[in-house]
Amino acid sequence: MKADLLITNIGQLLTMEKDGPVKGKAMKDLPLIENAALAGKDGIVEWIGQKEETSKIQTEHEIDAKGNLVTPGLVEPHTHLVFWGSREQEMVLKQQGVPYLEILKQGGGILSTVQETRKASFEELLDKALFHLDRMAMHGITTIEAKSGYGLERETELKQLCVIKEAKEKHPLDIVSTFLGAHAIPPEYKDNPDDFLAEMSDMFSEIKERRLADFVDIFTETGVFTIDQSRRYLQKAKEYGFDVKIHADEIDPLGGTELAVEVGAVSGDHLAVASETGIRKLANSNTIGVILPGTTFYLGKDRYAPARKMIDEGAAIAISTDFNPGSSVTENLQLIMSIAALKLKLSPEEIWHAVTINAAHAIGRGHLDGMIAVNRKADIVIWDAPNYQYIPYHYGVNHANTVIKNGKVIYRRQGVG
Ligand code: IZC
Ligand code: ZN
Repeated sequence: MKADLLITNIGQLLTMEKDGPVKGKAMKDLPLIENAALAGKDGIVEWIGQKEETSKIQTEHEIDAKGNLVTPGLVEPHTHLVFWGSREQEMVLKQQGVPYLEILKQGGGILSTVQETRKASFEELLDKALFHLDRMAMHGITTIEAKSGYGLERETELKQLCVIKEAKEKHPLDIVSTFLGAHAIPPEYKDNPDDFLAEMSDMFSEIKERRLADFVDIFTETGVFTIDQSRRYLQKAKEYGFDVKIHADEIDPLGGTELAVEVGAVSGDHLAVASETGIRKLANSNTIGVILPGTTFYLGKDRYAPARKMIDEGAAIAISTDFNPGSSVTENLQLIMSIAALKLKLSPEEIWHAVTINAAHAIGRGHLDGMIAVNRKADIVIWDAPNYQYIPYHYGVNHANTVIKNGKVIYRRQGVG
């Protein structure tokens, strides 16, 4: 067999090859092959076997995994990738105990990023997005979801969505696009949020026709959008053929988790303060809980999402960085895997489901991403780690050694000097 990719001497190969999304107790069963090897051609995995069997493979592109861990490329299911500026000045306010929603109410937070993003050019936003995408790729991520939401007006929301579309063309990572025009109430609509939502939903048909987004999302939160407003807005989005997502129960428990299930959202995201009823409904639904524990950490809160309970009751869970300039400023999903272990009390087996197969399903790409299998895309990471438990354990640094996207090496760790 001729191959243009051969990875030999794999200590542990996590294939994640199983039907998904993976719910509840099934998140403990990790499909793993010891002492493995794999081969691919033209970007597709063609053979998976034991490391002793590679003599039948002819190739000039052999990579020795040196007995280390090999997994599918990580899937990052929730980012606010496209924005201008930064909000380091808010750190002092946070230290003084000013809550995130109070900063927003005073015109800061999301709204300060909106001001900057409105002023930025398409090229500036694109360059910055590509920079953050590179950093994600260097950390082992091969597919991401990216949201708009820092325009809150037609022109800038379209500018952001077009940046995402252009980034898809220019960057090796796969990107799923989400329209988050309903991310905050802009000052010009302070007293009539329904009119603002009408302006945003008036964009649905154009966004659909121009294929600028796969999902529609809304921030359901105190001082932002109510449950009723969110329900109406998302139902309208579904009428235009969009799948939907919700920023639900991030800070105040409004019943966003229940709403995510009610409207059949592909994912309910955050769920930090989900109610008992919400957890039960989520567990009995096809909605995936996308948990963002880095945000809880970064906002300095103690109450982490009840992800342990969600899985114990039978829900499917994914985890994400929530990469954004305000509430979670990191591209490093490996760090979030550590926080998930320490604060959400998830096991390493559950965590690997949450960053591969379940994350892929949470962005409608379960048929494409999140597993290593014959006839699937070769999106693969070789780690500087002896086993899968090691990544959440050794925290805060980058363990990615080699990142392969569509069969091509896009990142290789360089030594010093
Ligand atoms: O810019 O603060 N929660 N949206 C909802 C965010 C956090 C992003 C931000
Ligand atoms: Zn978010």
